[in-house]
Parts: sequence; structure tokens; C-alpha cells
Amino acid sequence: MAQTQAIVIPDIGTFNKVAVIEVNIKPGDVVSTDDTLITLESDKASMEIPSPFTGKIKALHIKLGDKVSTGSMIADIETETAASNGNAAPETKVPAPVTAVEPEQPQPIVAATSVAKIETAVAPISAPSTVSNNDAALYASPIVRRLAREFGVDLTQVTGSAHKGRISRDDVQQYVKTQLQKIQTGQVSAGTGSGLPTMPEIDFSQFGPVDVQELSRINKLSATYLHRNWVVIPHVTQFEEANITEMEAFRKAQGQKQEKDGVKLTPLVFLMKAAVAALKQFPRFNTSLAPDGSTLFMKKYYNIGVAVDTPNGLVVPVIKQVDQKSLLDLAKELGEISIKARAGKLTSADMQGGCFSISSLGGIGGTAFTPIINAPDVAILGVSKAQMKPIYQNDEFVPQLMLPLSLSYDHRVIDGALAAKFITYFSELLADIRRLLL
Ligand code: CAO
Repeated sequence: MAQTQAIVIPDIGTFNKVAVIEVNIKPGDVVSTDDTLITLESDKASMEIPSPFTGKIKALHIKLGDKVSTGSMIADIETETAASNGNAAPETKVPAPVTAVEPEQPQPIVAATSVAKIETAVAPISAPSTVSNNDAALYASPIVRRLAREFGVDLTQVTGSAHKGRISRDDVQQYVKTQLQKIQTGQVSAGTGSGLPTMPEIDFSQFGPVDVQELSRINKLSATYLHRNWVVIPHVTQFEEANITEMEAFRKAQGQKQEKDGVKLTPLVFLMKAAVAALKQFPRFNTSLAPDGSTLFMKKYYNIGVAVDTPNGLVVPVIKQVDQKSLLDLAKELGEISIKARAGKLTSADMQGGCFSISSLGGIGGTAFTPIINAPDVAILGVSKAQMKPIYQNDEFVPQLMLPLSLSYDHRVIDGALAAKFITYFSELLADIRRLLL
């Protein structure tokens, strides 16, 4: 005859108000004796609480994040046979967790009749789970589940190598290693199959009206590419301000003459020339790192990628042999290639062969930003809007036009000291553009 029994938290000894970190059941589920119902986690240990009965869950009295102690209600279960004494739910004794930090401490509870699975925790959990809950049926200990959460690994993607397909700590570590290798060798993008946690799907219409818009082809391509670079390359961004007062005076004087011929001389072409001079001075910036990270390709040519904002998204055409072109040649070519880019007519050859990139938002505004490296380059320069600022010179504040620069570099190839030298040199060149002629 069917009978409803209450399942409560068994004796967990001195542990009090322990967080529920996993709930593996819902009303209607059929469970067997010893199936894991929930997982608890204190700052020192994790405990899986097994079912004392076989039967069907009628009601759930617990949810993720609840704090529970011995005797707290977990669920009501409908069983076919009565419990051993027909009155109360049998108590499941839980052995004391052996903590990693205090291994010699006495055990608060005797484990003799325990059926709960307990594993030692190595550190307090610091973040809530972001991994899919579909891994409830997997056979993995709490410590392995915690490791998976810490690395954002979806356990349903991991093959268990231990007895009966149980997922071990080694399996999770091996999975992370394999996924990283796949990203590094370009076999997968960081956005797919990398083992990184995925974003939850949200029905935004529940909050208000929404339109759904498909991303452009360029948006999708650059998303994959930017995500890979962001995840794979350890970025550091070094900031600097260059005094371009004299450079601007010169540019404006020249510009007025040139604009009649349809050539617009903007600060960007000076930056391209300064970039070439700095790449020559610091050749480590003019390199690409082999995918296995063991060799550097030192380039003897000077091609500069320029980020162009188009109606369809961001593209980075490459201006070739910048070292061999004049400021006016560059201004003309930049004008032509931006028109081509905005018309969506760039070819893949137009976007290949770069050494270093410049992303200029100076015509728009902003004080600084952290550009993402355009791999296989090892550095990129972000340029923001120049502003007049009071600069202390010869015992007085003098208004000067200062250009904010943001140099992001691949820290596997470039050390911070070298980056600071590069950006200082670059800034000095802009402050005295006669040096560009040297
Ligand atoms: N500070 C102040 N003013 C600046 C400036 C700076 N750093 N850089 C450019 N300007 C001025 C120019 O002198 C020009 O002024 P005038 O019209 O008075 O002559 C105006 O801003 C517009 O310049 P521009 O944008 O047309 O030309 P550019 O050579 O600076 O840039 C291009 C060309 C193609 C790079 C630019 O049009 C563009 O697309 N920029 C966006 C790049 C981008 O999206 N980067 C982000 C990538 S990450 O998402």
C-alpha cells in the first residue's frame, strides 16, 4: 500500500545551517534508496544526501541556496512499503567530513551506518554554480562537481573513466586541458565547445516588448574571432598621453592645403608612421607567436591594420608597407580603403598580412579603452579623443593638446617594462614629429 513519508536531513553532527548547492529531485521523480537527493556544502566539506527510500517524490520542501541543519525537511515521498518502524523516516547517519585544512581534528560523528557520500573540500566555494543542471544523473563526487563548477565545465561533456563511468578529478582536468589545446590550435572557437560556461537563454518578452534582430555576417565572424583572442591571449593594457600640440598645428597647416585635392590628413596617419618607427625600435612588437607558443616570427615588413567602423560591423583592413609611404600617400590610401570597407567591398587579401593594429575612436570621443589584440599581432594601439589640458612646463601650467593612447599587448611575448618603453617612445615621436624623419 502506498504511504507518504517525510525525508529529512539526517544527523550531520555539528554542521549547522549548511547551504544546499544542488537539488537533484523534483516532484514526480522516482528515486531509489541511496540515490542522491541533494548536495550540501559547508566552507569545509561537501555532502551528498541520499534517499532513505525507494518511491515517488510528492513534494519538495527545499531549494538551491537554502540553509539546512539536521532534521530540516527535504521532501515527501510516496513509498509502496512502510518504513521500518512505520512511523518516522529512518535517519541516515552521515560521517564527518575530513577537512583539508584541519586533518587531525576529531571526527564529530561516527560513520558506522552511513550511506552518504562525503568528500573533502579544498577551499570554500566562492561563486554560485553557473553550469547546467542537467548533470544531476551523472556519477561524480561533490568535490569533482565543485572542481567542474570552478572551471565552468559542463559535466555532461566529460567522459568518466573511473568505475561504472564515474567522473574523476583527473577526467575534469584532462577535459579542461584538451579544450584549451583545441582553442589554441584553432580547432574550436572559444565560444563553442570550449567547456566555458554558456549564457542562459532568457525570455526577455516576460519583462517587456522586444524585437529580435539577426547579427550581420561580419558581427558573427568578428564575435568568434574577438572572443578567441580575448580568451586565449593574456592581455595587459598600458595607458599613455602624448602631447600632440605641435603635431596638430603642423597637420592643420598641411591639411588645409591637401583637402583641396580631396585628401584628408587626420592624426591617424601620423600614428601609423610613429607605429612603424616604434616597431623598428622595439622589434619584439613586430612579431607573431606560433600557436604552440614555442617560437616567434620576427617580421621584416611594416603593415598596419586599421579598425574601421562600418554599418555592418567592425573590419580591419591592412595598409601595406607603411614604412615606404608618405603621410599623404597614407592619408589617400586610408580614405580609399575606408570607403571600400564601408561599401562592404574589402577582399580577404585587404585584411591579411598585418603586423600591428590601430583602433582610433578619437574622431568620436572617450578618454581611454582597452582594445582586444588582433591576432596574430601581439599588440594593438587604441586611440581616444585628444583634449586640451593644463600641462606643467617651465614652472607654469600651459594648455597643451594631449592624445590618450591605450596599448594592449600579449603578455606571453611582451613584458610590462618593454611595453612602457614602447609607448613612451611612441609618445615622444608624436610630441616631436621631426623625429619621424630620422
Ligand atoms: N582626437 C581628436 N580628434 C580626432 C582624433 C583624435 N584622436 N582622431 C581623429 N580626429 C578628428 C579628425 O581630425 C576629424 O576631424 P575633422 O573632421 O574636423 O577634420 C574627425 O575626428 C573625424 O576623423 P575620421 O574618423 O573621419 O578619420 P580618422 O582618420 O581619425 O579615422 C577611421 C578613420 C576609418 C579609422 C574612422 O573613420 C573609424 O572608422 N573609426 C572607428 C574605428 C573603430 O570602430 N574602432 C573600434 C574598434 S573596436 O570595436
